[in-house]
Formats: sequence, C-alpha cells, structure tokens
Amino acid sequence: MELHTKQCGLIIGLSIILAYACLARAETHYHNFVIQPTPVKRLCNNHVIMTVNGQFPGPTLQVRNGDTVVIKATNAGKYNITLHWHGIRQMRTPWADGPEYVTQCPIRPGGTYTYRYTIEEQEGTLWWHAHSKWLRATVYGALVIYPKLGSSYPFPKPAREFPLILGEWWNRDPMQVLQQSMITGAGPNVSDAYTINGQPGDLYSCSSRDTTTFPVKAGETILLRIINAALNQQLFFAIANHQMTVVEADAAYTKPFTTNIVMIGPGQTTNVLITANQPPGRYYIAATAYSSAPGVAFDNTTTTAILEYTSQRFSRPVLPQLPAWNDTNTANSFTAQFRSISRGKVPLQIDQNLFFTVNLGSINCSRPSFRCQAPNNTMFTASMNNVSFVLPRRNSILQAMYQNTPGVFTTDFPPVPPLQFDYTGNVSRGLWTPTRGTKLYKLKFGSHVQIILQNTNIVTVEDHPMHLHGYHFFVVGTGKGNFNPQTDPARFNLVDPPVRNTVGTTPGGWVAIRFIADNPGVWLMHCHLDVHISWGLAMVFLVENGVGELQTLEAPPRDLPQC
Ligand SMILES: *[C@@H]1O[C@H](CO)[C@@H](O)[C@H](O)[C@H]1NC(C)=O
Ligand SMILES: *[C@@H]1O[C@H](CO)[C@@H](O)[C@H](O)[C@H]1NC(C)=O
Ligand SMILES: *[C@@H]1O[C@H](CO)[C@@H](O)[C@H](O)[C@H]1NC(C)=O
Ligand SMILES: *[C@@H]1O[C@H](CO)[C@@H](O)[C@H](O)[C@H]1NC(C)=O
Ligand SMILES: *[C@@H]1O[C@H](CO)[C@@H](O)[C@H](O)[C@H]1NC(C)=O
Ligand SMILES: *[C@@H]1O[C@H](CO)[C@@H](O)[C@H](O)[C@H]1NC(C)=O
Ligand SMILES: *[C@@H]1O[C@H](CO)[C@@H](O)[C@H](O)[C@H]1NC(C)=O
Ligand SMILES: *[C@@H]1O[C@H](CO)[C@@H](O)[C@H](O)[C@H]1NC(C)=O
Ligand SMILES: [Cu+2]
Repeated sequence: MELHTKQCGLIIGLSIILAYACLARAETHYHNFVIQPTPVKRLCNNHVIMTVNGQFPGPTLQVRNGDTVVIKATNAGKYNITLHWHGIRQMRTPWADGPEYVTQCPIRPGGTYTYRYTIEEQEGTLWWHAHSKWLRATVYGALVIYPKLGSSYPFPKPAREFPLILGEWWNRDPMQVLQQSMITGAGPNVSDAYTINGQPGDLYSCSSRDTTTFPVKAGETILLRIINAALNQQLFFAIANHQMTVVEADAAYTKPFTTNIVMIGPGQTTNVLITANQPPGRYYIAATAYSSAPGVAFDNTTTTAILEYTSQRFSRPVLPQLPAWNDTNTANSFTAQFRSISRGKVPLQIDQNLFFTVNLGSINCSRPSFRCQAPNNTMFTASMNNVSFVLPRRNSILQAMYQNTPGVFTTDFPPVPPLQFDYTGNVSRGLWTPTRGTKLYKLKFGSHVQIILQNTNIVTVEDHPMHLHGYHFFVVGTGKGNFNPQTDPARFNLVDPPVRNTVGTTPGGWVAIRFIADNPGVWLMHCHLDVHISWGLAMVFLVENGVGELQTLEAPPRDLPQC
C-alpha cells in the first residue's frame, strides 16, 4: 500500500494523464495466515484457541475494489481447516472459496494452500472465516473493501472507521462442543458469552479490564462495520442514546435509514454511521440474542463495548434498551427497511423457478440410546427440500466435477419439495425425517434464477440465515405463512430490492431471492447457523460454463489440497 502511494505521488508530480493511469491501477496484497493454537484468557480462565497469526479476532484485510488478494494459509494447528472469504464473488475462482469438501479438500495439519482472488465490483464490509466444522468460532476477521482510488462512498466520509465483530465464545473447545452433539444427537451446548472484537465486556466475570472501546470526538461521525461472526445466534445490537444510520450491508450500499436497533444474523454485515451528538461521556454498545425458535435453548447473556468520547475515560456508561429475545416484530421491521442503491438490474424474466423448503428434522430411534438424546429418543437433523446434505469425504465436489470423477455427488436436488404439505402448519410427525444425499442442482450459465426459501414447522419454525456462496442476490419479497404463487409475486419489489449474500427466512414464513447465474463453478447454499449446517441444512449449485474464457471456470491451482 505504502509503496504504491509513493509511486502515485511521484507520477502525479509528472503528469495528470499518468496520474489517472495510476489511480485506476489495482494492487496485489500478499499475506501469510498461519493458523495456530494461541493462549488467551477469557471469563476468568486460560484457554488455548485456534487463531490466525496469534490474533483474536484475526487480521483485518484492507483492500480496494479491483485489487487482488493472495493469502498463503499454513496450518500449524491440529485440525484440518479451510478458509472462506465470505461474500467475495470469486468470479471463475471457486478454488479459492473455501468450504471444506465442497470447493477444496481441507488443509491438513502441517499443510499449506494459497488462496488467490480478485475483488470484482464489490465495496464495503465482508469478512473471512474458517469453513471447516466449528473452527470459525475463533478463526475469523474483517475484510474491508474500499472504493477504487479516485472514487468515494455514497455518503459523507466518516471521521473514523472501525470493524466491530460480534462473536460467540465457549469455555470449551468449540470442536468438542460440536463433537459431543454429533455423538448424542441432541442440540449442542449453548455458548458462554458473546463478544465484541473478541471481548465479552463488563457484564461478564473478569472481563471489564479488557472491554473493547471505540473512541470518538464530540460532534464527529464515525462508521462502524458490524459483522456477525457468531456461530449460532442472530443478535440484536444497539448503542445507548445514539441513533444509527444504516448505509451498507453485505458489501452493497443501501438507501440510508436511521434506527435504534440492528438485527444481524450470522454471516451478515451492516455498516452504520453514528454521530457523537450526545453529552460527552461513555455509552454502552450492546448485543444480545434474537432467538426465533420457541423452546430452543440459547445463550441469553449480553456483550458490551463502549463508545467513549474523548477524555471521558472514567464516566459510568449507560446501557441501551434492547428488544426481548423473542421480539420477531422488531427483527422483521428492521429488516424490512433495506433498499438497495442500484446495483445492476433485477432479473424480471425467470428461467429457473425454484422452491426450497428450509427444515429442521428429527430421526426416530427404536429404543433409548446414547446416540439419541434429542427429545423422545430422537436425533436432530435438518434439510432443504427434504434432503439432508452430506459432505463427501474422498474428494471435493468441485474437483470431482472438474475431473469428471463419478460417485462423489448426484445432480438430482429437487427444484420443488418432493411432497407438498401445509409447510407452516401442524406438520405430521411422519414427515419429519429427511433423506440424506450429496445432491446438486445444475444451472445453465446466465440463467435467471428465483428461489423461494420456505421456512417450515418441522420440529419448530426458526429464522435460518441462508447464505449463498459465489453470489449476491436480490431479496425481492418476504411474507408470513406459506408462499402463495398466485398472489405474493404481485407484491415483489423489483425496483430497489436489498442486495445480500445472507438472508433470514422469516420464522414460519418465506423469502424470495433472485440472481443471474453468471459465475461458473460449485457453490454452496446453507444455513449460517453452524448447528444447522452440521445437521445437513445445505445444498449445492453447479453452475455450468458459458462461452469463451471469461465465462469458464479457471484451472485448479497447483497446490490445491488433495483428500
Ligand atoms: C455440555 O454441558 C453439559 C451440562 O452443563 C456438561 O456436562 C458438558 O460437559 C458440556 N459439554 C461440552 C463439550 O462442553
Ligand atoms: C437466562 O437464562 C437463565 C437460565 O434459564 C435464567 O436463570 C436467567 O434468568 C436468564 N437471564 C436473563 C437475563 O434472561
Ligand atoms: C416472549 O417471551 C416471553 C417470556 O419470556 C413471553 O411472556 C412473551 O409473550 C413472548 N413474546 C412473544 C412475542 O412471543
Ligand atoms: C415428547 O413426548 C411427549 C409425550 O409423549 C410429548 O408431549 C412431547 O411433545 C414430545 N416432544 C417432542 C419434541 O416431540
Ligand atoms: C397436530 O396434529 C396432531 C396429529 O396429526 C394432533 O394430535 C395435534 O393435536 C395437532 N396439534 C395442533 C396444535 O393442532
Ligand atoms: C417417529 O415417531 C413418531 C412418534 O413418536 C411417529 O409419529 C412418527 O411417524 C415416526 N417417524 C418415522 C419416520 O418413523
Ligand atoms: C422425506 O423423505 C422421507 C423418506 O422418503 C419421507 O418419509 C418423508 O415423509 C419425507 N418428508 C417430506 C417433508 O417430504
Ligand atoms: C483430514 O483431511 C483428510 C483429507 O481429506 C482426511 O483423510 C482426514 O480424515 C481428515 N481428518 C479428520 C480428523 O477429519
Ligand atoms: Cu438454520
């Protein structure tokens, strides 16, 4: 970055024309990410967690739209791991996308893999995280994409900017928490804390000294780049006495709107402007659970950080008012305010009309067993269109596709539910058990796709934050109950729908998304609550090549890990 700036300065001195060429030039950023066990102290105890380069949260990547990123990942830990660049489109480079056994085999302990990709027409806040079992509980960081040199934000430049990463903390190794739930068939233990930039904050034991603070000067406007990196929980977020102006989400600018409360699901990002217009002092920034599933256990604690006006180090902070954990109305009315600033055209003609149910599920055991400790001798599971997704083990799906290796996946993922039923009504127990498979859905290059994601009342309704890799999509509609293909499309927003890479399915409702399949490769779509992806709440799109090099998947890198 620095070298580049100096070169620019020199060139600007010589000639305006050359300066323009300099401004337009993109850079390549090289980083080494060493995944390593790292000692930290949290909630009164010493722990060893996986981090990148010993940092928790991990390093912030700062790039510009158009730049190339080259990250050599070295696995110095004891677990297989992969890294995912959440929300990056990865045009023609799915090899760098990261989900384990989908686009690559894991990097084994002692191994390395270099992720290479170019940022194409994206600006704003994204993030990176491990995409292997539950390692992303501690292996994550911010990925900030600034506008190209010479262009600017569509809002006044803030005086300061901070990534603000919400996380979820267990006093146990999260890999053990996952393993225990996989063995017992029951829900995993809930977390012990939420965190802001790695710190739980004042309301937890032994945490006050390290509470994260965000400094401001009275009168200035700052930008918070909020990222929800929590493993399993949507969160409500607020700042005492300060309104927030939302300006961007999932690396897409929004029409600005003000709010006292943000609801953010795992995988999502939301940029807010805050003006320090209150009496100088200290104000709590706080986040707590939004839990949409009745009767499902969750961590009901509250994490805090502090917005600190200059030289107000000792004043006592005020807490903001947060909604009740089950306040779905507040969550939905916040989400309903998003409108995009134009970002390409919304597809109006649809070639692929898909309808996917998004379900939890339950497997009966004939008798009580150690492996069936979910209620009434069952095991929890989850599915889309009644298929519980199974990751292959012998190869990655992408490599198998590229090399035409048979037996790794099938392409018969159902475009509509195999059985129609009253999705959000009282679903008969006989329908609760899905089939299992590694099923993909094939899309022709360039096809215009609509997906209705229909939440169901199998086991319980719940807001599932659904994330699509390799794309962002327009959220054209949402509603309660079962989607009605006769009446609901008339209410779609085809003018300025929000653009996202992760969208919540209203609990007991549906959401409609659209995108153009312009990125060939193999792309995972899944619930970003890791508890649900481990139960199979996922599917994969296979987007075929188009015509010519620019519509064709690149060749795999030489160092691609093998299974
Ligand atoms: C989960 O919680 C139970 C009950 O508190 C505890 O006995 C068990 O050790 C926990 N397991 C893990 C992996 O944290
Ligand atoms: C959180 O849950 C625990 C256990 O169910 C309960 O005792 C406690 O009152 C709850 N706390 C809050 C703030 O709701
Ligand atoms: C939320 O839960 C509380 C109990 O904690 C209950 O009294 C209230 O009715 C619930 N509200 C909604 C909207 O379900
Ligand atoms: C378990 O069984 C009891 C009694 O048979 C029933 O009331 C309850 O709803 C069942 N729970 C679930 C989750 O199916
Ligand atoms: C749901 O259906 C079952 C039988 O299919 C019935 O026993 C139960 O009472 C129904 N529950 C509700 C809330 O309608
Ligand atoms: C599982 O058991 C319940 C009763 O506990 C029954 O209603 C349901 O049909 C069973 N499901 C399957 C798939 O056998
Ligand atoms: C899912 O498939 C299983 C096995 O074919 C079947 O028993 C169950 O009823 C199906 N459920 C739904 C919701 O389609
Ligand atoms: C790690 O990955 C390799 C290659 O896919 C696999 O053979 C091995 O079983 C994995 N180890 C674990 C613990 O999953
Ligand atoms: Cu989910």
